[in-house]
Amino acid sequence: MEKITLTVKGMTCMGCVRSVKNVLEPIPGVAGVDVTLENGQVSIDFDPAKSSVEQFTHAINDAGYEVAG
Ligand SMILES: [Cu+2]
Repeated sequence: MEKITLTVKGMTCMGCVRSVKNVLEPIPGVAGVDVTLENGQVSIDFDPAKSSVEQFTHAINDAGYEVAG
């Protein structure tokens, strides 16, 4: 299991937090998603054999938010 923390721009409320979680949690290999709204940090526990950071970035972008790093 690996953990990565992405900085996501555009999240302004708990609804945004839920949206981001909702697109990440169904991705195969994702074991946990933790979002801190204040600083836009999205921490993802995942199995690197099943999913990749590119997938997470795409999913977040598709949901309407911007991954800054
Ligand atoms: Cu919102």
